Amino acid sequence: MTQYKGKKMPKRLGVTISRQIMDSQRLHPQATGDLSGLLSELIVAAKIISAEVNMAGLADILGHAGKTNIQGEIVQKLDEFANSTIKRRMEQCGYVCVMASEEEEEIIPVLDGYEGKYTLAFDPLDGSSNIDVNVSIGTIFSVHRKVTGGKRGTAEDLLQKGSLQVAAGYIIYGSSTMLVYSTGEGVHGFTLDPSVGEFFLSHPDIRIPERAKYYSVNEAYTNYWFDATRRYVSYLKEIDHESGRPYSLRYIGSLVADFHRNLISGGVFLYPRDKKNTDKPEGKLRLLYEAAPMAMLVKEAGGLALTDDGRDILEIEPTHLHQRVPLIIGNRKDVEMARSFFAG
Ligand code: AHM
Ligand code: MG
Repeated sequence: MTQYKGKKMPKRLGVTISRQIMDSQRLHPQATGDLSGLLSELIVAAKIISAEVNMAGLADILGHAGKTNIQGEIVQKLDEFANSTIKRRMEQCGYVCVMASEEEEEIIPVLDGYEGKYTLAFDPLDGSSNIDVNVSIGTIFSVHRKVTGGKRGTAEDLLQKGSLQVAAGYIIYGSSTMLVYSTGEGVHGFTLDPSVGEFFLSHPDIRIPERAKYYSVNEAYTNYWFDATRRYVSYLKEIDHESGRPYSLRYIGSLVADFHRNLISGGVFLYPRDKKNTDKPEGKLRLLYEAAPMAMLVKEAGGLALTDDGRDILEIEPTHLHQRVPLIIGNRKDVEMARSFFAG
């Protein structure tokens, strides 16, 4: 038996994601099954997006991309496809009352009569600039409980801090498609077996290695960095035989892929503020769709996520949907260490 926060969960071979979700629901006798339902709908969306992503390289060969398809519809770009797939799937599933997508300016209502008790914030296809070159990309999601009265969900329901998430996760479309998620009982990874169309438990109870191997940052921006960032990255590159430093640099430019590698192999990722984008004083990444869900996962895996001024990402109260936030995320020791560099 595996222990999650003192509760016992059976560990079996060939566990499907649906089985895992149901097992986890059983640990909460008061559960209505709505969260399980929500996750199941998301999984279907993930499979549809995964199939489309895998076909992306063939689109030109088959004469589809950017052209009119046989039904006379314009074939969508992949990020738009991912966005509408999740929207359509969730707006009438009955488990969600309102959504927000990185691709859309405003909140996304659900269909009348289908209002559920959860909210969903998602980045439908993160790292989409990598699509054309076959680099791993991903979908990120974050779920909160509705907090306002009435049936309709509002922006207020979405603007909740990360520590109140009831579930978070991502799907990585890479050499294989994986879904990694947490409902607050550890972090679990599932790999899609395309031959049967099912996600199987491949990485139960993931713990981020305490000792890092990698650091991930866009080092081309060095000249735009503030001094603290420079000093912190120099620290990561220092030779230290006890810690195994210098770490190796790995940067894909696709948060899901960079985060996934560091979660499994050990590492720290940072996207700090810099002087490059004066229109983005808080860095590039979004609190609701990127930083907060990854912060929940890393915390559940034993790591930590802070801003570059030492605030806990999970404790930030969002003020607007597309809020950006500087992010340092990874193994606890190196992220804690960042505090001393960014404090002064
Ligand atoms: P996107 O949401 O527009 O795809 O941008 C987010 C992506 C992240 O996946 C990645 O970490 C970052 O942008 C890379 O940015 P940069 O090219 O500035 O290093
Ligand atoms: Mg994104």
